[in-house]
Amino acid sequence: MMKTASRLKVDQRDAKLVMAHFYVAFISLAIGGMAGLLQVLVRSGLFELPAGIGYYQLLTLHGVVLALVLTTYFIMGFQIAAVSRTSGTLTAVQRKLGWTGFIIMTIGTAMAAIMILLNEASVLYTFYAPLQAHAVFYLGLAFVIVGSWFGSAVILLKYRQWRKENNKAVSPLLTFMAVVNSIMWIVATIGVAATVLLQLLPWSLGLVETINVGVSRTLFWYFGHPLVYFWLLPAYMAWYVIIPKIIGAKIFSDSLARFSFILFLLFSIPVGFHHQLMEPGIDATWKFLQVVLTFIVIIPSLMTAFSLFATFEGYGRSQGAKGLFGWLKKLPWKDARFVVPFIGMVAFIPGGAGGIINASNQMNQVVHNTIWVTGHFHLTVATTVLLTFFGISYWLVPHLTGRILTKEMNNLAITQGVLWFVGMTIMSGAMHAAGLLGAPRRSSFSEYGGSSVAADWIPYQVAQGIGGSILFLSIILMLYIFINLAFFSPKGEQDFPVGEAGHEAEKTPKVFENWKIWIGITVALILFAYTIPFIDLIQNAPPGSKGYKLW
Ligand code: HAS
Ligand code: CU
Repeated sequence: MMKTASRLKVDQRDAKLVMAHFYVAFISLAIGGMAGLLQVLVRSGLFELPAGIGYYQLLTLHGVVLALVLTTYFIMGFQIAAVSRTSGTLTAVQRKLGWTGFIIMTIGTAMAAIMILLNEASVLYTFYAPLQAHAVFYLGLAFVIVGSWFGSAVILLKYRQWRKENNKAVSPLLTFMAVVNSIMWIVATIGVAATVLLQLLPWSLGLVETINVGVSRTLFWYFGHPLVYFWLLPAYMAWYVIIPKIIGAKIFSDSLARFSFILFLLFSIPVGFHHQLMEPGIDATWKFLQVVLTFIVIIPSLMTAFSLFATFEGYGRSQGAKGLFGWLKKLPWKDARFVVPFIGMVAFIPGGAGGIINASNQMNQVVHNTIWVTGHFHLTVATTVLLTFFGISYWLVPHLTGRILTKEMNNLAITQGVLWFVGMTIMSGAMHAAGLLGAPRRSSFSEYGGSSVAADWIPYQVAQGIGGSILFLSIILMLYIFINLAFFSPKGEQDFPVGEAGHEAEKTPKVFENWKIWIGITVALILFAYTIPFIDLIQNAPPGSKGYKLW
C-alpha cells in the first residue's frame, strides 16, 4: 500500500484523456441544465415552450444528457485519474484503449443526441417499451455501453499489472474501489445491452413486430439499480479516501471501506424489482425477496455514514473539540474541496431515508409514479453525487491542467454549493410534498379539467420553478469555475489528495481481492433472484406489444 504513495501526480498524457471525458461531462451539464430550467418553468404553468419543442423531447434530453452522459463520462475520467495516480501511469496500450472507449462512447452519444433533437426518440431516459424510438437512438446507446467497457478494461488491466508488479500485495484503496465499480458496471450493463441489442433494436428496425414489455423492463432495472450505485461509488471513493486527506485526518479504516464496496458489488444487482413493485407479471414472492436484498444493500451506506462521522468527530476531537457536536466547528468550512461534497453528504440523509420509504412495498404504492420519486433522485444523484463530483473537479481539473484553485475560485465554489443547497431544498422539498398529494411525475403542465386535487399541486409547481431557477444559477457558476480552472487560472501545482489509513493498512485481509469468491457470489445471487421470474415472464407472457410513438 505504502509503495505507491510516492506517485503524486497524474501523468500529462493520462491527464489529457481524463480532461477529454470532463469536457463532454461539463458540456452535458450546460445542455441538461438548460433543459431542466425550461421544464420547471413549463410545469409552473407560467411558460410555454417555443419553436415546436415538445415537453417530453426536452425531458428525454434532460435525463439522457445528465443521468446517462454526464455521469458516465465523469466517472470514467475520474476513475482513470484515480488509478493513474495511485497505481501508476497507464501503459501506451491502456491509454489507447481509454481513447478508443472515449471515441466509441462519443459517437454513440452523438447518435442518440441527434435522434432526440430530431424528435425521433422522446422516450425518456429509461426508454421503456412499448414507446418506440428510432433505431439509431438504440444503436447510439449500444455504442455508449460498449465504449464504457473499454474504459472499464483500462481500470482492470492497470490493476492486474499493479498486482503482478507488487507480488500480489494489497492494492491501493482508490484503485481497489475503481475495480469494484468497474466489475459491477460490466455485470450490470450486460442486462441493458441485452434488451437494447436483442429486443429494442430489432423491434425498432421492423425485423420483429412485437416486443415482450415485461422482459425488457426487467432487463432495464437489472441494470437500472446498479446504475445508481455506479454513480454513488465514485462519490464514496472521494468520501472515504480523499476527504480525510483534505481535512487533515486519517482514513477511518481501510478494511471497512473495502468491505462496504464488496457489499455493494454483491447486493447492488439482484434488487431491480424495487422499481417494479407496482408491475404485473412478477410474483409477489420474488418482489419480496428483492425488497429484502434492497434492505441489505442499505447496510454499506450506513457503514459509510458511520465511518464518516467517526472521521469527522475523531479529527475534531484531536483538535481539542469538546461536547457532543463541538467537532463540527473544527472542520475546514472555508475549503470548497470539503464544503461542497459535505453538502452532498448532508443531502444523502433525507435522500437515503426517502429511498428506504420507496423500497418499502406498501409505501411504494403511495409514492410510485408521483413526483416524490423525482424529488428522491434529485437529492441522491443530483445533489449527493453531483456536488461530490463538483467538489472533486475543484481540485482535479487544476491538477490535470497544471493550474491552481485560487482563493477567489474557492470562494465562488462555496457559493456554488450553497446556492445548490438552497435551490434543491426548495425544488426537491416541493417535489416530495406534491408527490404525497398525488402529483404525477413525467407529466407536462395540466389543470386536469379544473380538478380541485390538481389545483392543490400548482403552488408546489411554482416552488419547483423557483428552486430550479436557483439551481440553474448554480450551474452557470459551476461552468464558469470549470472554464477558469481548465484554461485561465494561474499555473501551479494543485495537489491530488489521497488519504492514508492509520495502523489499519497492514492488517487489510487479502480475501478482499479474491475475486473468484466475490464474482461467484454476485452471479449466484443474481441467478437466485432473477432466474424463475424471467422464466415466468417469458412463459406466461401476454401477446407482445407493437411500438408506439405518442409524441
Ligand atoms: Fe433510489 C428510485 C430505493 C439510493 C437514484 N432512485 C430512484 C430513481 C433514481 C434513484 C434515479 O425502492 C428513479 C428511477 C426512475 O426513473 O424510475 N434508492 C433506494 C434505496 C436507496 C436508494 C433503498 N437512489 C439511491 C441512490 C441514487 C438513487 C444513491 C442515485 C445516486 N430508489 C429506491 C426505490 C425507487 C428508487 C425503491 C423506485 C421508486 C419508484 O416507485 O419508482 C439506498 O441506497 C439509500 C441508502 C442510503 C442511506 C443514507 C446514508 C447516509 C450517508 C450520509 C452521511 C452523512 C454525513 C454528513 C456523515 C441509508 C452515507 C454529516 C452530516 C451532519 C449533519 C453533521
Ligand atoms: Cu433502485
